[in-house]
Amino acid sequence: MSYETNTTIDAIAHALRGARRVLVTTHAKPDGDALGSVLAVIRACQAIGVAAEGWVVDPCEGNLRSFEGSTPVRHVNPRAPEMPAGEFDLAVVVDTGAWTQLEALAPWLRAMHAKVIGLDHHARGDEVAALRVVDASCGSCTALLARLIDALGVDMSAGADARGRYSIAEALFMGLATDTGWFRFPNARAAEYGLAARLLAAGVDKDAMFQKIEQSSRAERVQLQARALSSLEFVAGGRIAMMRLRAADFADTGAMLEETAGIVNIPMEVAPVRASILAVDDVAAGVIKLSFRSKPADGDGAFIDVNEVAARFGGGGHVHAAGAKQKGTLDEVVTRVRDAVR
Ligand SMILES: [Mn+2]
Repeated sequence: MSYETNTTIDAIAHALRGARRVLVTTHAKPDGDALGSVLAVIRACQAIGVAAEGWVVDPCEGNLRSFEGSTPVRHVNPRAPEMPAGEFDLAVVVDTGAWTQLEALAPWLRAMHAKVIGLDHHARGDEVAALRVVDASCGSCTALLARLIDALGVDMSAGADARGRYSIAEALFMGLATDTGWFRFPNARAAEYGLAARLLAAGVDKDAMFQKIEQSSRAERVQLQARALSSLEFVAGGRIAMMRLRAADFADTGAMLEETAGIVNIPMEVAPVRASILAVDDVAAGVIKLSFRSKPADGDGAFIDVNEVAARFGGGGHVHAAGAKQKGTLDEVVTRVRDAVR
């Protein structure tokens, strides 16, 4: 069966209303959209009187975690995953539908299959959820979830504390802003700007969020960026930028693996560059992590579909942002990728 919608948002809203206890999960190493999606669904369930808890497979950046507030999210160690205990009426999987991204909870999810609901905006996925709504036209998973919140009849400002923090709107905005590169990427279209306006009107403090998420780096992270940039090479006549980060780059700078986020975008500042690739030696996982980004169509309507490129390496994602994992040494993988994109 292909990865496409097989139910409606209204049917999912109905199922949630009928549940007593719901588990919400997302892809391992959650980004802003993944964690924002988990938080939004939990808060929406709470607003309709349904118990819900998040199960999130770490690592997860602390600046994102600071948006959890008192929303119940359990952070699972990927190396020693525990399984949810007790009865759950439903499991909701957000921002992914791929088994490769759900490995830690896969046995539990497989056993729950008939009661698993998927809400995703990725083009590719597996038969994880029996019922799913997939809309790749949404700039973030939280943009899709906004429709679910509306179908539930829940106020976007629900869950906010006295200072307006920790609302459904804040969780939705976190996913929307981060997945669209703060509304700069091509997936930020009229609908995304429209939703952003609505969420800001519901009380989201975008300046505080920007500072918390984008301007709270450690110096080690910026030093890691310098290492990545010093590895920069241009291939395919300057149309593709490639960078690599070796194990020594992490050891020397003291930066952590999750601090590579966003580095792949830096070479896109160069005019002729149409796509950028970052290869990272993930020593702990024993794989080379590949990140792909591309610019939207230029004057000639040409663009590089990095979802296709990543698929050639067993990965996937979106047309302009994708990822993959490869076995081998860093240099071997970089050579493989360079040969493929030439
Ligand atoms: Mn997403």
